[in-house]
Amino acid sequence: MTEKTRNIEERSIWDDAQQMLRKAERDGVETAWDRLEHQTPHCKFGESGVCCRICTMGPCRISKKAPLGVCGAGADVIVARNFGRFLAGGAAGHSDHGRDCIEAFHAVAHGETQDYHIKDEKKMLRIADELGIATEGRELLDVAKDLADEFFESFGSRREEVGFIGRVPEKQRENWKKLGIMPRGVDREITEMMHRTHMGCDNDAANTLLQGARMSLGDGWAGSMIATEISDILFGTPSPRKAQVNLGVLKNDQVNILVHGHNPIVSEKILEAVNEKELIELAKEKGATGINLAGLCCTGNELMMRQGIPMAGNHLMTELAIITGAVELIVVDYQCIMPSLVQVGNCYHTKMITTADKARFTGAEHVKFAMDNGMEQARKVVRMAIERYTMRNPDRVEIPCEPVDMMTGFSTEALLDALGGSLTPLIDAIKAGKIRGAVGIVGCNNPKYKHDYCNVNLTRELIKKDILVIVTGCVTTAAGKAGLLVPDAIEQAGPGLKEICGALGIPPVIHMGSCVDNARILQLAALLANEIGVAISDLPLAASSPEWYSEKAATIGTYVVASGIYTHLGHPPNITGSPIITNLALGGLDDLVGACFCIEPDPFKAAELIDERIKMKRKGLGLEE
Ligand code: SF4
Ligand code: MSK
Repeated sequence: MTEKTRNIEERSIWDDAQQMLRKAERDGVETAWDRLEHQTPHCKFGESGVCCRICTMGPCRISKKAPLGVCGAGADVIVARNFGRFLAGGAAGHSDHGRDCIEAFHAVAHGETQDYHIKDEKKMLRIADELGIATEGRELLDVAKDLADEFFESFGSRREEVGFIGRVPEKQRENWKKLGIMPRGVDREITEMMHRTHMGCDNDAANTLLQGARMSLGDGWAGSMIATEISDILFGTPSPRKAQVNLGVLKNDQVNILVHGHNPIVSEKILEAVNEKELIELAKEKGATGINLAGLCCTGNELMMRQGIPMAGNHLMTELAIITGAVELIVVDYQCIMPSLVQVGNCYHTKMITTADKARFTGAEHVKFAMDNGMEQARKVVRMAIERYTMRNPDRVEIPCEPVDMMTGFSTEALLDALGGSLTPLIDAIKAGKIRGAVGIVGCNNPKYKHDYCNVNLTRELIKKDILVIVTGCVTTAAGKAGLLVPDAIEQAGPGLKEICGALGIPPVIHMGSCVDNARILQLAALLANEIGVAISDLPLAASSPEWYSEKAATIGTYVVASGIYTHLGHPPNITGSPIITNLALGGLDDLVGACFCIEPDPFKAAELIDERIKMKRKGLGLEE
């Protein structure tokens, strides 16, 4: 965790990161690590969640001397309200992304765009069937219109359950109803959380936390799940493919464009544009040998999963990618984009382009992407990148390493295909103890940690213990750079996992996508539970977000726990000022939903904690170790 003035070797485990941090020092560029040092030590009231700014009788902060705010709220209520609003931010982020996907799909269904199309018709019809929409003998676009409306309904306030609730094992659905945490509508639960946390509403900390669980379940089983399913329908369901990762994917002699954010709606069009002959010719006229597109963070994950586009880096690599001096343009949609990228870009020749009205950055150029102009805008942006190439100063370019190979593209469908079409081989391997369990390692980077140290070491430790690891989000880049996302990585796995993955030709660490794609992990867990005839909470599963930072990561953790999966976090959210919320999160929830959080900054100790939990769950199912 945070130390004062860490040297470069202590900031990141990666050579490419360290080399760029040295270049940043030489070039006089400030990074997140420097700014963290300016911000530490952090405010203890904020860190423990006991500072309230909900009304103007305050702000109030709770201490021994002043245990109640002006209105009489104590630490438990204040922490619960702050955490409830923190989770609401995460649920809103994912789910608004999901809504944008529905709007794109709606435009396709109604013939309002020539730029987007239905790519996976089979998947669309399968989901329509699943959600009770008639498909027999109907025009594809008529089915699509009804499906778009059905998806919109999951955001509304007139239902008792969101549409995909049928995927949840029955035992759990009943439990959610009993507890009053069945998500009714994505927007409804977020709005209700904002209402409850207004001054003078929900003044029972545990009750507020339960609404946090309901709202987060709405994100996982609706907002995020819809985002994933529509992205597959519009851009193709991912299948296994090769890709490459780290800053070495940037090219010295090509126009480099980075796409960053989360939603593939913009980046898929940019990908089409960079492959257009006329634009490649233009790049050559300007002296480049071609145009190179690479991803960052979750937009990178989306493009890599479906198209094999290389990944330049995760959250803490975004500034460092620009510091190579080799990036002409960074094109962003939304979420997890550091405002500092504009200033870092200004230190070089890198231009930042924003594309969504809801995510504009002062100093960046805005090129608005809409349903009816996606391709035209993509071409415009690529032309801007080509122009920018002429401004590159070769003396300031330093691309630090060779790229590392990785395998990607494991949608739930692709994983089932790899298993021969059914979950039976996986269930047999779990029963035989060859695969002792599975853990989803998800989420971010946080400069409070040595970059990717926990992400990589936890992954390595778990596969040694014959635990299959699934990665999404920024952990993917960490696992990929560590050489864990290739079939050869079975050499680092325990004997059982090595045997099974070796026979299937898959890596012991499976990449399932971006942060919204954690919905794929939920779906897979539900399929397994339904197949065995148990609840998700009975399975030998766990989740972890070792280096998390964002509201979205907290919401993911909460819907994963509420869905019955034990979840490790490297550090707690800002809740430690409330004994009620802390005790519920770290234990009490187990009695209610069959899972809880655990906190452990050391990845080796975290692996032991997760292993213990998996042993316990195996024992509960009567499985031998
Ligand atoms: Fe203070 Fe209560 Fe207002 Fe919060 S809601 S700022 S604790 S008076
Ligand atoms: S981008 S939420 S840093 S995973 Fe999805 Fe990465 Fe975490 Fe953002």
